[in-house]
Amino acid sequence: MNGIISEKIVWSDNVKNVVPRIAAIHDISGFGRASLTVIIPILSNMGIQVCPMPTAVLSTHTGGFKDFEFVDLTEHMAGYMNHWKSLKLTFETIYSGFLGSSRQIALVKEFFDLFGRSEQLKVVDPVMGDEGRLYQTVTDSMVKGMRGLIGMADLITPNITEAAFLLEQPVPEHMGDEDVKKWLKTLSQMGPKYAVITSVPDSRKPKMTSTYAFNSEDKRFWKVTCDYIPAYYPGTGDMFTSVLVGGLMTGDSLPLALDRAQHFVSLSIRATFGYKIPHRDGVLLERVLDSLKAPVTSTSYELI
Ligand code: PXL
Repeated sequence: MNGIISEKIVWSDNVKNVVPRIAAIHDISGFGRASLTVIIPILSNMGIQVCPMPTAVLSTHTGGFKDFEFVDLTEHMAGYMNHWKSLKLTFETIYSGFLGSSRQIALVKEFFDLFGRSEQLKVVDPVMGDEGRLYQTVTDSMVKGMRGLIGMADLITPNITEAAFLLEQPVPEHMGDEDVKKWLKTLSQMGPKYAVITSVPDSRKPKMTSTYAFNSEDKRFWKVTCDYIPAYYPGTGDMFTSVLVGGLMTGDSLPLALDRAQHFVSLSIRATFGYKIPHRDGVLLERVLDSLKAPVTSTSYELI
């Protein structure tokens, strides 16, 4: 055939995609560098094919903007995933994040059932809030539903606020290692093999913030600590989880991926903080994206 080797492609559940593929179930917010507008460039840059299934279209993210346009895509999600199923698409990873309604939580569960297979990483970032508060569109029933959804995941990545809501605990001002370890264990008992908690203010080092991970298979806890920068930028949680997942999909160990993700977020905040740009515009991702291509030359993770 015109010099092109013709090979019959046999599709089966065991097909490994030539370029690793991820289904990304998140909203797309047109302005503010959050959700799919940061997830797609980060994962693409790390050599992963991102297939977005948008949960909602917003004019901006909800952190710091009012009167945003919000188009809920719940009604379209079943048709969207059924079309993908009819094409026999397979995904090495499924990654869900911001969800626009309670019903979408059930639809993500359906997605896991429809496309779930062995050797797959199912990631739930229970995007619900930050800085001690829930986001404007997140209701109590969504928090309840999220407790069920994390039971289907292999990896979850709540920040400290989201972890507190998942565990029905007050949001602490700071935490020590032993308390974080207890929370991680309880979260992993809810289902996921790997539990991560981000943005934990350290009780002994007030100018530092830490991210922790627990692997319930080998019972090891990991911690990466960074300087605390007194500024909150929406979207950094999505960036963190994207780099973590990209690292795991391309061969990083859990602590190395954790280290890579934490330092990338820290770098992007530092690249932004010196400018007087409104925080709600997000971090200057475009300025630091290429650093993801660089090999890791130092790490700071600790086994705790
Ligand atoms: O980055 C998390 C996120 C995702 N999607 C929307 C958001 C936020 C955080 O504010 O508002 C719509």
